[in-house]
Amino acid sequence: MTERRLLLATTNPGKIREMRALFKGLPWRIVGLGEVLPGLTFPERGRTFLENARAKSLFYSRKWAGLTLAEDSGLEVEALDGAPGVISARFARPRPGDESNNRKVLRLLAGVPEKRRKARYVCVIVLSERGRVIKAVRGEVRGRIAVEPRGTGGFGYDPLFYYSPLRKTFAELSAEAKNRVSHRGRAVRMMRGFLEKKGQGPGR
Ligand code: ITT
Repeated sequence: MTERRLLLATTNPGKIREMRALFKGLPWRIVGLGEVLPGLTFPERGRTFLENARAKSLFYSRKWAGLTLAEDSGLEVEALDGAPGVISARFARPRPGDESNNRKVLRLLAGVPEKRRKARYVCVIVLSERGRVIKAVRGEVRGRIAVEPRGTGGFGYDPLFYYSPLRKTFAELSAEAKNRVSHRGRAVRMMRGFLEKKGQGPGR
């Protein structure tokens, strides 16, 4: 029987790590872009997480014969009118990176009091096959932007994302604790249920 493989179309190592853990146990081997389509990049131009995740998923699913999952995610800060939003990965121009992106958020929020530092993470995941969307899901988690970075776990804006039910930033949580409550964890659990049913069908 041929092994079933599912393409996780992301170049972000933080996402790959979290999604591999969240999809564990499914009857597919999860492969990354580097393994099966190295060097192929997709330029994100959409105005919403859904537009980007959909376009990314369809793009890669046309180059790959099996199931393709792509996700678009980011941080929305209320006092910044939803920025950085879909440009979360590239916020601090001209040198975006986790640290410079975080510094820019802190600079823009300097002097803003705690109750006006509300933020949320959003994650949209789209599953496609051969140029056709099969399912899209969206997960969110609410928090607020801390006044200084705390913790070393996770990636991206996690040292700034304070989650009050646990009284910690996401970077202070274990990988398991973050996945239990995060936008990505919530979205993946919805997608998992669907894939589990699909996985009981005939192999490809
Ligand atoms: P791919 O497009 O290859 O998947 P990317 O990092 O460019 O990778 P996005 O355009 O979806 O992906 O950008 C997501 C950014 O949002 C990410 O780089 C972080 O800055 C931020 N982000 C999303 N989820 C996060 C999380 O769980 N923790 C911290 N930051 C997160």
